This record gives sequence, structure tokens and C-alpha cells, in this order.
Amino acid sequence: MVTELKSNIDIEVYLGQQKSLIDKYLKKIFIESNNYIEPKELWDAIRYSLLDGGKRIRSILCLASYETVSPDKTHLDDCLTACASIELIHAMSLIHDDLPSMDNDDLRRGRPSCHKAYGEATAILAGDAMLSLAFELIVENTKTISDSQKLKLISVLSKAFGLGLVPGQILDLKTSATQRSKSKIEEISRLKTAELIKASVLCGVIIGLNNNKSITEKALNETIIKSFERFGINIGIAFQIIDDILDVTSDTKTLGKTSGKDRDQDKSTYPLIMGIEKSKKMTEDLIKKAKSDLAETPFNISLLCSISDFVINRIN
Ligand code: GRG
Repeated sequence: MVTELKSNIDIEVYLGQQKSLIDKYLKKIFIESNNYIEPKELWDAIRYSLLDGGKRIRSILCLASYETVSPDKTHLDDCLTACASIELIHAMSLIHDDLPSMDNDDLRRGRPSCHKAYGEATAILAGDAMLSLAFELIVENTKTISDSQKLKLISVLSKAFGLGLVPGQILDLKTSATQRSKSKIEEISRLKTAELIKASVLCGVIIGLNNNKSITEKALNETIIKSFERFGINIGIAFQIIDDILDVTSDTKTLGKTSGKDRDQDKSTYPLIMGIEKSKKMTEDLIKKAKSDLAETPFNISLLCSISDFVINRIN
């Protein structure tokens, strides 16, 4: 059932369709259900940061990983719940990242960042609420997966946050330009970006793999999960390098966030220390590795390979 992709046009159509599916699902939960939290300003700040923006690449990877390992769509709604949870965690990390005490950015997704629109206190608290709601959604909104799968999802996402994003952000804020060796930059990229991308891939695998009756052997399951973990880390690091390249080569309008920030904040990144061409070559090597990680699994990997190519060819 893996979607056959015949050309680059197909992948763009596919990405657009999946983004609409995720946006529609988020709107269903956060607008139509009228699941209101008082005071209204808090809910408005959450909706402002979560809806109407973002490429939804982590969710797209979660859905595509599910589609890759699962023979049917039995758990698609639960997979969409995991996507909503991932988008909450990702969006709250962007709110906190933009705060004056962190990256101090006034612009996000082409609009004033959350603290500019709602004030700093509301932005911090909206982020806190979003992080807790991400886990509440998995507990309360999933209907067809087992309790053990729910726990695995919660474990994977909380590890990515507490042991990935947060230490990655601290390192990013505290490591001076002179301390940034290539290996230090890689460590920061892995923690602050690749761990959540890996977790998004794993969520799809955790939901879909139990559904695959031909893969019941525990040892095989574990080997498959390890391959997907390596895949997620490799495309995650490539994703961050492209982000750093775009910070140098693109403009604020295209990015929807302030360009040239790394140089302004004296943050060494791969493109700033090695140049654009060598950094691009690194992303190509990482995507090659990511594809060979997937090739170790018994699935049709064409969809995930096409998404990997998109990751390094993106323009925003
Ligand atoms: C809440 C205690 C606490 C800490 C939060 C702020 C933080 C820790 C982590 C930030 C990590 C961060 C912002 C990493 C950058 C990752 C990245 C490349 C973000 C941009 O992702 P895109 O391009 O964004 O997918 P869109 O807007 O498309 O969703």
C-alpha cells in the first residue's frame, strides 16, 4: 500500500495532501471540538502557534513511517493523534526558542512570534500547556492501539524532549563560536533537531508495526526499530544543516523567520565554518546513509526515500 511516487511532482502533491490532512485534524481537535481552556487568551496563544503554519514535516514522516510498516490503515486516526502530539511539542519548542532569553526572534512562520503577539508570560505558559497536552492527547484520544503502545509513544516523545531538545538548546545557547568544533555542531544538531525527527518516525513505526502480522518476532522488531532510529537521526541532522544553509542563503520572507541570525549571534554552523558546498555534500551523504538504514528493513521504502530527498531540496 506504500504510495508509488513516479516523479518530484508526485512527492510535492503527496506532501501537500498529508499537510492538509494534519492541518484538518489539528483544527478538528483545537477548533471544532471547542475544547476550550480558560482564560481565552491562553487558548488563543496555543491556536495561534499551532495552527495555520509549519511544513508539518515531522508529522508527515510519522504518517509515512506508519504507512511503510503497516499493511492497512486500521490505526490511521491514532497515528494522526500522535502527529497532533508531535506538532504540539514542536510548536511549543518554537515558542520557547523565540523568547528573549533564548534566540530572541520576533518573527515565526511569517508572523509575530508568540511572545510578540501575546506577551512573554502567556507565551511561556502556552508552551507549558502544549507540552502537557501533547501527552494527554496520546492517553485520551487514541482508540485502537494498546496501552503498551501508548506508553511507548509517551516514552519516545518525552525522551526526545527531555534528553534531546532541552539539552540541545542549552548547548546551542551556551557553546561559544570558538568551542564549536564539527563534532560539537553535530551533537547540537542531533539533540535539538534530530531527536524529535527520530521520535516522529518511531511513533509511526510503533503504531504500525504491531499491526503487521508477518513481523511478530521480537528480535526482528527490535532490529527494524534500530534501523528506523538511525534513519531518523541521519535525516534529522541533514534537516538541521539545510536549516543552517538557508539561514545564510535565503531571505526572511521566504523563511518566515529572520534570516542571517546565526552570523549575527556569532553561532558557528556547518555552512559558516565549512562553506555552503561542503555542507550540502554532507547533507547528501547523510541522506544516502539514511536510505541505506531503511534498505535494511523488509519494507517498500520508496515513500520515505522520496521524503528524504525533499528534506535536502527544500527552500524554507
Ligand atoms: C520548554 C524547557 C523548554 C525548552 C524548550 C526551545 C527548546 C527547548 C528547544 C528548541 C529546539 C529548536 C527550536 C530547534 C530548531 C529545530 C528546527 C530546525 C526548527 C524549525 O523546524 P521547521 O522548519 O519549522 O520544521 P516549521 O515552521 O515548518 O514547523
